[in-house]
Amino acid sequence: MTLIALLACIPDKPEGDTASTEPQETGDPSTDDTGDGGDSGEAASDPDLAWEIRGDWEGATLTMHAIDLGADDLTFGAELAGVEVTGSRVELELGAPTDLQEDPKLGVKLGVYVGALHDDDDGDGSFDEGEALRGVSTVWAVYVEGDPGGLGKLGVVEGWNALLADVSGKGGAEDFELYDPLAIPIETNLAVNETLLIEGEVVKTAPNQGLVLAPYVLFDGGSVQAYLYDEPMGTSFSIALDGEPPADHQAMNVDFGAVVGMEVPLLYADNNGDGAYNEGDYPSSYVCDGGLPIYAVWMPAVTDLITGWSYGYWGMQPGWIGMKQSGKDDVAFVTGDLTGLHTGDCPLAP
Ligand SMILES: [Ca+2]
Ligand SMILES: [Ca+2]
Repeated sequence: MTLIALLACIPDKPEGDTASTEPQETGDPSTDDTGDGGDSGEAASDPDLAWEIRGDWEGATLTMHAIDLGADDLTFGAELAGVEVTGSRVELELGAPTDLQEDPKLGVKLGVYVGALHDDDDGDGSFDEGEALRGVSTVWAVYVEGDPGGLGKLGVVEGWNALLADVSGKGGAEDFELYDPLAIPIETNLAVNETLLIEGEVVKTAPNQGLVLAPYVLFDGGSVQAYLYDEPMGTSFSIALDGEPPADHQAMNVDFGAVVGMEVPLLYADNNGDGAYNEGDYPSSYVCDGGLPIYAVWMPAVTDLITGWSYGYWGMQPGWIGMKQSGKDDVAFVTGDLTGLHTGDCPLAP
C-alpha cells in the first residue's frame, strides 16, 4: 500500500440507525490507572518528535503505532514508543525507526505512525487491545529515510515529518497538510463523554402531551424496566443524561459494530392521562433540529486502534453523543449538547 492509498483505508462513515438484538456487553471505561509506562525518550534532551496533548492527559500513556504499508487493509504493526504522560507535551528522541518500509509507488523508504493515548490498565507501558483509548491522532508522524522523492512536493523532508490528510480528498498533494513534527497535536477525542443535555421548545403543543426518551430496543420488540426520561410536556423541555444507560437499554448495532444505547426522544399523546408513556399512548412526533430527528447515543469506550482511528475522522466519541438524521440512511454526529431545539412539527413517518 502506498502512503496515498492510506486515504482509502479511512473507514466509511457508519450509516443508518438500525439495531439488532444480540447478547449484550457493556464497555468498561476505566480511567484511573497509572501505569509505569515505558522509558523511551521522555524528557528527551534532543527531541526529534513531540506530541502536544489537547485534553486531560493525566494518567494516560502515549504510544505510537506503525501503519503496515505492506498490508492491503488498514493494519497496525509494531508499537514505536510507550511513555507515561507527565505533562501536556511529550518529547521523544526516536532517531530512525527500524521498521521502515518501501513505498512501491514513491520509491521511498518510510514509516507512518499514529499517536495514541490510553489507560494502561496492566502498567506495561504498551497499548493492549481492551484497554480504553483516550485519543488517536488524526495527524500522522511520518519518517522518511533519505531523499523524500515525490513526497518533497508536499514539503516532506528527510527524517521526521507530521502530515494531516484530508479524508474527503482524492489523495493528491493538495489533500495533505504539513504540521510541525515538534508540535503534533493529539486530542483526547476518545474520552468517554458522561453527560448530554437535550433541550428546546415545542412550537406546536397539544393537550395531554408527554415526552419520553424511547430506547431503540423498543423498536426491535425489546422492553426496558424504566425510561431515562418521561415527563408531561409543557412548552419547553430539558433532558439531562448522565452516565451509562442500564444494560437493557443497550443492544448490538451492526452499523456501529458495537453494543450501543440509542435513545429516541418522542412526543406522545398521553391518552390515559396518567402522565407516563404506556400502552395505549400514541407517539406523534420526533424531537427535531431543522426538521430532522435527533437521537442520543451511548457508545462504549474505544478499545481498538481501528475504531479509534475511525472515530477521530468522523467526529465521534464514546459515551453520550448526539446524532441527527441527515438523509434516508445517513446520520451525522453532533458533539456537545443538543440545545435550542424546536420541535412539534416533525411527525413520525407513517
Ligand atoms: Ca498495557
Ligand atoms: Ca399514559
